[in-house]
Order: sequence, then structure tokens, then C-alpha cells
Amino acid sequence: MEEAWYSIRMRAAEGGAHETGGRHISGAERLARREQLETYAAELIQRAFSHSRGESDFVNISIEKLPSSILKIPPLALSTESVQDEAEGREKAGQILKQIGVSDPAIGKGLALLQAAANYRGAILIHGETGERVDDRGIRGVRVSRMDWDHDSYSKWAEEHHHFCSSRIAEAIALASKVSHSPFTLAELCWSDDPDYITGYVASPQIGYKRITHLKKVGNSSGGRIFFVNKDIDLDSYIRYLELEPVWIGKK
Ligand code: PML
Repeated sequence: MEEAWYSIRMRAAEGGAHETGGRHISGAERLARREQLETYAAELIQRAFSHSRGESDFVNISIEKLPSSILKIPPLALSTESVQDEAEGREKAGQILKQIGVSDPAIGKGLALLQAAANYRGAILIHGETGERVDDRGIRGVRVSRMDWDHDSYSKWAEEHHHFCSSRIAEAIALASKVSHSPFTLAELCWSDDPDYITGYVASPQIGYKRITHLKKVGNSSGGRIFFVNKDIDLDSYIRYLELEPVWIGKK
């Protein structure tokens, strides 16, 4: 019998649980074999208590067994745009999004939402043409889940991209690759809500994972993810894919 895969997830908040108004501090996820679960749980607990956004007093770890067949998709190609400051970075992000086909009002809305966002656990979904928000998840947003790098593919990728080997970048590429794989995604815009981390990215199937070195100033806790969606979107199936479909990132 084939060995089972599990999804192990962590979310941490300060001031109580997220569902009772706690402030989101950290979240992460791995796909694991049964024998890896204890190790990953320990790593995730350590992450929950060592985030510069604050001191977690609520940590939830959940484990779920996954279906046996898991989709495998390639990682988006990585590139970096070096900019001098946040203003140039946001201008650049806008230009790239426009080139992908996101409208000016949608770009303006996306940038304004991320600038103001400090407590979203998941992504905000925006119509790439009208700029209207299309999900109804409020402050929770849509949390992309159940993706991880295939171990061998990551080792190979890491050899070729040794300047970019951090768990933050690996996780961001895994998430962006899963999001871009959906036919309903036009583009993603992201910068971290970690006040010490100012590099963000724009991602899409056409342009890959394009890092932009400054998208905010140090000390600023605003950030999160915007998914610009196309006009053909089937919202239920899109959210089901993002939240529930297990995906490996790596060479087929
Ligand atoms: C996050 O950590 O919340 C998002 C990370 C975004 C950019 C990672 C990178 O490519 O440097």
C-alpha cells in the first residue's frame, strides 16, 4: 500500500485566536509523510514564536491526511527587479501588472488595499478589470494551502539559485506557482507584513515570479497578497482549488 501524505499547518496570533479577534502573527504549511510530522510540528511551533510581527499567544497546528494522487506543477521562473525605494518599487509593480493586463483601477485598488492591510490571514481577490473585491472573506481572506516543494526538485532548484535559498522565498514561490497555475489567476501582488522584510513580488504565468527589492519601508507592518482574477472566474471552484487541492512544486 502506498504511504500516505499529510498536510500540516500552523497559524499563530496575538491577543487570542484569529476567530476571536486576535492579530495574525504567522502561518505556514508543509506536506509530510507520517514520520516527518513531529519534526515539522516542532519547526512550525518555533516559527510561531519567533516572528518579528509580535509575540504569539495562540498557536493552532492542524494535520490532515491527503488524497493519494497529488498534482505536480513546475515552479515559476524567478527574476529580480532592483529598485531604489518603495515609490520606485510600487511604480514598477504597477507597470508590470499593467503589462500583464490588469487595469489601472484594479492596480490602484490592489496597492491601496495592501498598503492598509495588516491583519489578513489570507489573500484578497480582486477583479483584474473592475478592481472590485470578489471574495466575501473579510479580514480572513483566502488562505492558499496544501502546497510544498518536492524535496529533490527543491535541492536541484536551490543549487541553481543559491542566492535565493531561504524558507521565505521557497514558500513564496510554491504559493505563487500554485496560484498562477489556475486559469482564473491573472496576476498576484505580494509584499510581506513582516516589518523587517521589504522585498515583494508580482507573479503571473507570463512573467513568472518577479521579485521587486523594495515595496515598502522597514518598520511598516502592512502587507499581504492580492490575487487579480480574470473575468471568467468561477469563484467557488477557484477558492476550492486554492484552499484544498494538494500540489507539489517541482519537475514532473
Ligand atoms: C512573505 O514572507 O510574507 C512574503 C514574501 C515575499 C517575498 C519573498 C522574496 O522573494 O524575497
